[in-house]
Amino acid sequence: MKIVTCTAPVNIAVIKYWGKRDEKLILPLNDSISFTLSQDEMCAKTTVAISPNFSEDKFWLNGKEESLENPRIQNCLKEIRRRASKRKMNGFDDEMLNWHIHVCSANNFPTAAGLASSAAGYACLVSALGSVYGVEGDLSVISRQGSGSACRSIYGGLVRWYKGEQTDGSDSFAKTIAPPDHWPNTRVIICIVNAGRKKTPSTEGMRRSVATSSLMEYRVQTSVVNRVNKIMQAINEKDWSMFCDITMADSNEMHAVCQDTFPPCVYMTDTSQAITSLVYQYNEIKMANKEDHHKICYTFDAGPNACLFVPGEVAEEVMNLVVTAFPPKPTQALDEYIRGEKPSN
Ligand code: 2P0
Repeated sequence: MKIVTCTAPVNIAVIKYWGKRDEKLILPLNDSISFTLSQDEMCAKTTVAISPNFSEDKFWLNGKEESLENPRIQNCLKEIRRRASKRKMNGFDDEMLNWHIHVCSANNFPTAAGLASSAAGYACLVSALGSVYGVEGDLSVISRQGSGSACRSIYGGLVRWYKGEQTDGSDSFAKTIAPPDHWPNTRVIICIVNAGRKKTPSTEGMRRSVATSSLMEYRVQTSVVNRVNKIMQAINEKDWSMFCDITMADSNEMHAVCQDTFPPCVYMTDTSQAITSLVYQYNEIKMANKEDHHKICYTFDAGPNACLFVPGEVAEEVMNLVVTAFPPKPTQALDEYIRGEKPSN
């Protein structure tokens, strides 16, 4: 029996991946750029075991048994096994390719709430499979075939996923463009507006945007290309203020494309919009005080939850502001107490 456990962190895109040029190979229409969070924060943990004694393949996700027959998982598994059989390294025995597999995966944050759970999940699965089958080298191309954004979670720091030009996807991979300590003091504040599953899954939302949004065409051909160049410059020059502005602009454009989709994909709520207003207001005051380095920015994935990037010096101040502006809802018990009802336990 061979058994391996891996963890993989969530990544948060600052230039969004929204739209594919190839659905099967999961090839994007544009380059995207993300921050990979540190391992000990939001992450997926996966254990993969192969054994001649297993009588069937099995898969558990967050404690619930699911089917391993999912085509995306099968694509990753097939590709890992193909590479393993070609390399036959690290004492790998061909017989092991025929053993059944057990996979157990869990996230320490809400699944499918627009918090990049599939990114961490597939990056983790592919890393664990890679270790079990002794596959080395770049795994981003394989994890991309599980979930596009997963290729970015293979690497740490600031990561760019190159869309690539080839039809076989061989040049659509991810690469670190700046190490994790590039902006060492950066903190990420995740504001959970709603932890439930999103109404339109990203894959379906993207498909619909590509088919119906004319703004999407402009994004892919012009605006996102310019923004990628500009944010690369901001990263290279460590221009935090410019980085923040571009991050917010790209989030805004992705959600504008979603609104321009028919029927529209509406991910942000009134609370999400109110968070953006708070960020603008905060930045205006910081700018007036000539504290450009204390600028903060937001970005929203395919859900209502905000990710705020903030300099460490102001992280506590921003947290206090958010909690003051959006006090957590009273718990059921407190609610009942205030209304003078008997607690329901
Ligand atoms: C991103 N998102 O760049 C963007 C921003 C959501 C909004 O990547 O179809 O789950 O599995 O490739 O990777 C979510 O898309 O979609 C995503 P598939 P995925 O992070």
